[in-house]
Amino acid sequence: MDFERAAAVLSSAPAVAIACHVNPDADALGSMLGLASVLRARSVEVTTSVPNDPFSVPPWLRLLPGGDRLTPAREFPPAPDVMVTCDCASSDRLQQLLPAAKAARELIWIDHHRSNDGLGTIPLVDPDASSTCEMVYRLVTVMGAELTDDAAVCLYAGLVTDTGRFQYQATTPDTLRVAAALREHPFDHARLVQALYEDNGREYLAVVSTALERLRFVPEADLVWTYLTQADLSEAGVHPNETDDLIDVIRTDREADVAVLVKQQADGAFKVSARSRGAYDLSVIAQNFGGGGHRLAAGYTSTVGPAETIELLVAALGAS
Ligand SMILES: [Mn+2]
Repeated sequence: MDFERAAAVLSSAPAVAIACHVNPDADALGSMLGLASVLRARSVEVTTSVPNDPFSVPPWLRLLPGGDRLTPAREFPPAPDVMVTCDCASSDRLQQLLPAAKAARELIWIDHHRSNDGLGTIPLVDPDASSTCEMVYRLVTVMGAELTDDAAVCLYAGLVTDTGRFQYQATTPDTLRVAAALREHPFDHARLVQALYEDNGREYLAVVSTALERLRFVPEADLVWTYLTQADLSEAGVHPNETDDLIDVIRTDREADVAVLVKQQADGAFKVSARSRGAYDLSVIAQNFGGGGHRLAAGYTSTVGPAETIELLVAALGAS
């Protein structure tokens, strides 16, 4: 991996455009805003953007410094001299910002998804890294740049969420050392984690109840699953992105290795989120369905209904 080359490019660039993936999570936004803060402290002109159209951001973004300075995607530089992408497993995750990435002279692609097929003149892809935020921390260290207090809170947000609050396999001693270094900076981590994990509306909790009532088991595949339709979400007044953490409830089922949530999107297609306790490499299976992710956490989009989606998945698990 070329951290030195990326550091050299970022250290000499007067302007840097940074993008993260569509429907950004805390790792995507945190890594982008963390790097932006470090570069701005060095008087670099920084543009940050998310590809979502219409432009929408999660409510906890208000706690990440710089979150109020995002540029709408249509105003993003069309051909940046230096561009960075954060947490994008594949180029299509950039959606309307992809042409800018293709036109950039230098493209630093920072990511930790095993299924990565991203672009980049300087690809920094480490599937063993806990998070893109941990990789940005390493990059800032290689740059010899000062880690700002604002960057610390941004990077900490991604570190906490992508490690499942320091529970997942990718949480190494190094991850914890990075977390400790970030916590040396003054920020209210308890308030941050509350905003990330304890900020559900009653409408969302009602949707959780619907999903749990429908829980089904496929013993021969060691799999538990449930689904939500667009009607479930729109009747409750819940945005599909608000249900991103619901899979973490499903996966607590002790009887199953694989947990799956099938969730209908606004365009009618079904987003499939899958988690394994260790028996399967889900990144490979998700890739075969046109998606991607990590070994134990992956996802893809299905154009058939929930029951048929699970049938196809069960067949793929059996063949893997
Ligand atoms: Mn990530």
